[in-house]
Formats: sequence, C-alpha cells, structure tokens
Amino acid sequence: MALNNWPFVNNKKSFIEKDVEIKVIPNHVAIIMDGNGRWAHQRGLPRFAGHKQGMDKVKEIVEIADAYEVKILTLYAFSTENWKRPEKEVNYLMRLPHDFLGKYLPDLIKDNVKVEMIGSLDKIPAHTKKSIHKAIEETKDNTGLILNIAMNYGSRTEMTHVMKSIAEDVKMDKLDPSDINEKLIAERLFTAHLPDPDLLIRTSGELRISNFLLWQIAYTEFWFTDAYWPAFSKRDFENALKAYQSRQRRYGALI
Ligand code: V07
Repeated sequence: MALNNWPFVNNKKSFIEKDVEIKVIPNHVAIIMDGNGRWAHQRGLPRFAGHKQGMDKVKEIVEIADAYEVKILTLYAFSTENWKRPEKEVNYLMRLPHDFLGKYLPDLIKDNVKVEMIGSLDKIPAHTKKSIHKAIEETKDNTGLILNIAMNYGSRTEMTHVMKSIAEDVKMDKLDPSDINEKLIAERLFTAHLPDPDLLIRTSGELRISNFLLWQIAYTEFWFTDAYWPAFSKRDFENALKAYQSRQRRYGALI
C-alpha cells in the first residue's frame, strides 16, 4: 500500500502496551529460559516442540523488554552442559538460531535491536555460526536493545579462559601479578563491554544458577517463577520488574 498505511505509521513498539508503570527499570536483564521440555511433555508433545515454542517466546520477550526500555537482554540459549543431551536434540537446538533469525531478523533490524553473542565458538556447527555472524553483522550499527545470546556458554569455562590469558601475559612479562585486579579480570570476560546484569530471571521452578554469569551476578537481584519458558507471560515479566523496583526502593530507604 502507498505511504505505508499513512497516517497509521507502523511503529511496532506502539503495539506492546505497558500494563504497569515502572519507574526503576533494570538496564540489563538476564534470563535462564528453562522448562521447554517439561512444557512439551505436559502436553504430550515431543521435546523439540517445547524448544520451538520457546524460540517464539524469545521474540515476544524481546519486544516486551524493549517496550519497557530494558537496554540489554542476555538469554541462556545453550550451555556447555547441553552437549550431553541426546544427539538428535543437540542437532535440533543448533538449528534454532537459523530458524529464529530466518523468521525474525527483519523485525529485529526494523526495531533497531543489536544482536550479540557470548560463549565459545568452538564446537558450534558452521551453519549455526554463519547465521549468528550474519545477524551480528547486519545489526552491528543498531543502537536499540542489545539481544545478547549465550551460546555454548559456561561461566567456569569463561573464567578458565580469563585465567589462562592472564597467566600467558604474566609469563610473557606483559603483566605483573600485582596488576591483577577485579577490573582486569572483568575486562577479559565475554561480557567485558557490558554492565553486569541488574536482574536475573529463571523460569520453571529451578532455584539454581547452573554456571551462568557467575562473576557478573555478584550484586544481581534474582527472580524465580514456576512458569515454564514457553508459558512465560508478559504478566510474569512485569512481575519480575515490579519485584526489582520494590527491592531497589527498600535499599533506597536503607532498611
Ligand atoms: C533456543 C529457544 C529458547 C529456549 C531455550 C532453548 C531453545 C532463540 C535462539 C537464538 C539463537 C541465536 C540468535 C538468536 C536467537 C536460540 C538456541 C536455542 C540454541 F542470534 N531461541 N533459541 N538458540 N531455544
């Protein structure tokens, strides 16, 4: 249609209604998207159906987080432990970045979302890497929400990598042990360019951190829900934001 349906400018953000007024928004929200398999099992569906539904949920939550002006969303998509799953499931999971980006990259570009990745690239199949690199490249100049995908990520692997790199520099006389401090360590993590998460959400009733961002969550607020990731709702996300805000208020009052 001519003029893109003028005067109804298709500003996608306006389609997401903010249902609650939240004054203290966490800049950086990290999510452990758990319970996809259980969600599927509960419905008599195969596990992959849960992963697929979880993939569409990622897009929905990106839009909602963006509407609330969250600046960085870090999502645990695939952990270093996930390689132990059956080969068929791992293969399916490795197709999801391509499926997700094939379906949603044009929207992400339009919405000014910047795709980034943390994790180790070794072991990730070439076709998966290619899709992700393309998305990173095509969104690198975007200035809106950072969608930071943790792929083949494990915090202990990350810290081991940092320690090795520091040890190498000490051995080569580029660093003295007295130079090693928290700032130097943080600058060598995959998240070096990002502030630490303000809020960590885990779905599906598990109350563990499971090797996610261990260094980075030293001061992060945690929020847990029983909802399985594919069933995680806008209301759930808003409840997490409300809990975050009320905790910040309490700290403000110093009691
Ligand atoms: C994955 C869906 C969400 C629930 C958790 C496991 C399954 C989106 C992505 C993705 C990856 C790269 C990218 C953008 C999106 C994804 C994996 C699994 C491996 F640039 N969902 N999703 N990647 N699941």
